[in-house]
Amino acid sequence: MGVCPAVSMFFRKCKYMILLLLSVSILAWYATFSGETVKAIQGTLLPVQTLADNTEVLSGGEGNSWRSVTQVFSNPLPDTSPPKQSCPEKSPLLQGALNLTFEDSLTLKEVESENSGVAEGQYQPPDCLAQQSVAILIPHRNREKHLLYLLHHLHPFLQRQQLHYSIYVIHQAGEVTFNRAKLLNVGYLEALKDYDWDCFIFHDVDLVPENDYNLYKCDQQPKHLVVGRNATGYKLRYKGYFGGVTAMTKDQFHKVNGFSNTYWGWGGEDDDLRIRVELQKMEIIRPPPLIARYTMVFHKRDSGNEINKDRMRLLARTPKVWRKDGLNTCSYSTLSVERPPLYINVTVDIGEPMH
Ligand code: UD2
Ligand code: MN
Repeated sequence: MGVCPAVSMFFRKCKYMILLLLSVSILAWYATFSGETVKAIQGTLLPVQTLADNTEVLSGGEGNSWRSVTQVFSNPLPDTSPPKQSCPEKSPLLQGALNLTFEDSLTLKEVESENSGVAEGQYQPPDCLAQQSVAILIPHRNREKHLLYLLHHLHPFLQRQQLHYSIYVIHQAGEVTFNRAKLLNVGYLEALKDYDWDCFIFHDVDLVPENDYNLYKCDQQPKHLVVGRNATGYKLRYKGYFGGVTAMTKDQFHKVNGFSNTYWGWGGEDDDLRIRVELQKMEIIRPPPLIARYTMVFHKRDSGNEINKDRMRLLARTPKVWRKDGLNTCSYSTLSVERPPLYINVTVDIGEPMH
């Protein structure tokens, strides 16, 4: 055996090693002489960092260029759309005092086509995250025309305030005496089955807000939104008046055990809620009188909602009984929950007064 066979043996055994060494040197050569390519990559990366630091650009339409640049490097990306920004503290869409109309010829179809962004009574601002999620609760029976006027004005009003909201109409079934307060308790309990709302607005069907600076948002304290109405010369009816339209957070309302269930017929239930609020050492706040103005659509006293002669006696016992009369004792049976385009219609049997 000579030297030659030994060398050829060496090459055969080490051919893989040699191949590897060759590839490494090609890569090293490439890395040294392709400086231009590296610079080009860095050039594309740079705008990504700049954009990420500049939230204004990211939130605007320019966000797309940020997306297309990153897609070059990581493919495929899941959802790369930039997260929605919070809606501003003050909506840019507000108009102030409004010119309200109450056309006799108005139809539900018209109101529906004016509010195509609303689905099953619910709306979200399209381009920002609402500051609060608000359930509007409207007690109702036999006031279809008032409901139509209210929907007509309230939907655009709430949309200009950039709120995430749903409108619930709580409809009392049957002919027995009306009970506004109990219907509102039902509305609160039923709405919470759909979504964990931050804020609840308890809203008469016949009151239309005149100024969209009157924000349908909740505050640190319970808020009374009706300082004045057309019918009463836009004056507060009396100190402590808490009727018409009020706003309470989920926790504030829970803390007072909601409304009393025992006020059948007209009157007293709003004063009862004020007593509950005061017992919890909360303080009722109101927007400025020039803003908290409403038009009440004219109506007579409804049949089935006669004046409640027992209301003074009931009010006197509120401090003693509020813990055992309210959300925790509100028994009812839901007959139906319908979801037409503009509101959620909860029809409910709330029983009748005990004699
Ligand atoms: C006042 C209060 C109201 C309530 C009531 C006494 C204002 C602006 N409003 O309203 O909040 O405290 O006195 O209970 O001060 N409803 C029906 N169908 C009926 C009866 C009543 O849908 O058959 C509903 C409807 O939402 C109406 C609300 O209950 O707006 C209050 O009843 P009202 O309008 O007859 O009482 P009003 O205007 O004196
Ligand atoms: Mn009324």
